[in-house]
Amino acid sequence: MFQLPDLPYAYDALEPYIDARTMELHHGKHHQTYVDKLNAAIDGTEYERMSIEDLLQQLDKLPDTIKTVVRNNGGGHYNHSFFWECMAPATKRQPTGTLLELINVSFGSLDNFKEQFAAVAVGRFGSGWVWLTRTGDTLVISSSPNQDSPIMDGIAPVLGLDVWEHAYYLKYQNKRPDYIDAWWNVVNWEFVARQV
Ligand code: MN3
Repeated sequence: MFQLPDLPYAYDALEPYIDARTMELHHGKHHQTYVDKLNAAIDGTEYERMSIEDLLQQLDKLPDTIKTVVRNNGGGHYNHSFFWECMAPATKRQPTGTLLELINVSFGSLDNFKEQFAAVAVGRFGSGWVWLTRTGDTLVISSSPNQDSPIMDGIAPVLGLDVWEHAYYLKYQNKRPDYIDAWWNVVNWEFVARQV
């Protein structure tokens, strides 16, 4: 059975970019609900002993009765667990080393990368996620609807951004671009560097 992971920082640690109340609801209520619904769906089945990564890569094999519930809530659990690690208290750090080289090769510059990533994030209609993944020596930006995730195709993400309104509405209302601008300040580039 799955458990809500502790945040690696306090609810107010990402202020003023991501507010404490949003973090409290997002982690304590939204993420908890994904975990609870996922556990309810797989309770007593052979799937309750699988890792979340294995489970999400075998969605096609799941019985129809739980496939959609596992896709949405298992995806939600995996994506949010990853998302919390992608953030850290603002330190003004920037990507370095191999990560920076890959960004430069793939997008020309860090600024170009941020611009393209933000454009995909703004362009994601409705609820979903924006991803950075690695293919060979290239980094690729993509987006997914709802709680779908690159891990469902066997690809571990390098960076992810939640663009569901519950991630930003309290502080930014409908201004998704402002949320994305602010979010760059709390990206944990050291964690991201370990994913490439
Ligand atoms: Mn969310």
